[in-house]
Amino acid sequence: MQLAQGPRVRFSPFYRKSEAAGMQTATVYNRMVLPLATEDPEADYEALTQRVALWDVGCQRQVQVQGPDALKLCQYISARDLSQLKIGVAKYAPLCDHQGRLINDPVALRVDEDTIWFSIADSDILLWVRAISGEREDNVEIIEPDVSPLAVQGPRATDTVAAVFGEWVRELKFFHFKRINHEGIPLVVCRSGWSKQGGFELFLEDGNKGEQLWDLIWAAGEPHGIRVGAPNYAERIENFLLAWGSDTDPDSDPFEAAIGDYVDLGVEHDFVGKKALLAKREQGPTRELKGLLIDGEPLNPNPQPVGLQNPNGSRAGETRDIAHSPRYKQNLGLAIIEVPHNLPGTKLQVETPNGWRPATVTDLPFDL
Ligand code: THG
Repeated sequence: MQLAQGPRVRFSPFYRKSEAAGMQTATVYNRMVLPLATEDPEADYEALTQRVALWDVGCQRQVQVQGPDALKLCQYISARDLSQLKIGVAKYAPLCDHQGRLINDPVALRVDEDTIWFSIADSDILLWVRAISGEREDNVEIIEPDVSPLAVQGPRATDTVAAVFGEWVRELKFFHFKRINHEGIPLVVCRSGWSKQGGFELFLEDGNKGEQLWDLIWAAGEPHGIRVGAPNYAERIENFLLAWGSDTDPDSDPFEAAIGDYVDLGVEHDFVGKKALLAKREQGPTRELKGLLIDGEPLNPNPQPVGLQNPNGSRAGETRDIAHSPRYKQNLGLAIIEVPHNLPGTKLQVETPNGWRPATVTDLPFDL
């Protein structure tokens, strides 16, 4: 079967360029096509870690909250303290429901005094924020604006982006951003991105200018060996960046998902899930997202979750994403592991198409 295309599945302003440059497999994210890999995933990884890669991540949609109550509402919705959110500095901001379940893990950007974007992962936050603000009768307008991120990632990303926008981008700190207009293209240039190779996200504010922006970056990147790419399974597992919905299930909380460091429970103000999160922290987790080192031959990436058991055959949890790591030359996995099997060094077994394989539990991020 092939996945059908129709009006419900959207295409980003960079889709045609990234397909023409060689993207071959894709998934759907926020009801938009997210390209994933070319025919040569090893070359994808190499360009990202050695040179520079250009990713169509237009599916990282923005939920824009605008109006006099924007900051107040965003503070109430986020489990991270956003009271000090400054124009020009982004923050990773987990969102929870009233029971403390993690419902998304966006990046929050205050683009001007009264305007905040949540740059969301793959769940319907537009509905959620509209519902919460409707109940509160906040003075805000909430829309999904015409804003599509394009990511430039890798050790040569700075040289590439500086060649287009100027030397000032070299001074931009991690998670800092600037809103500019470049040759008639409105965009936000932010030092961020879903890899640990360094780089930028260019939040294009006019979908009609997507191919123009792509071509500018591509031309500037050519001397640096630019290649089309996408959020990379192996690299993001090696360096552990959370993929909401892949590494979490509908009941995961931020502590279980290993992003508890981004939850601020000491704040004065109330926020959605605060009470439940305080209780959860008190009780301690019953399961946790952990790393796995899996023995044997390279495993195929992006499998469906499979069972985990301890050597006497009792259930210990379930795997999430798995990839063979080019850097560590072994199979790495992420798994939701039930207490007490979650302790680093615990020996478990993973189900594979050809039988159970030994695996060892590790902390996240991996420390190999
Ligand atoms: N960029 C933007 N939007 C996004 C993502 C992104 N939306 C979907 C998804 N990714 C959201 N998830 C994450 C997960 C991790 C990070 C960003 C978004 C991230 N974390 C850094 C880290 O863990 O080192 C820094 C966190 C911090 O210090 O605040 O970058 O990638 N626009």
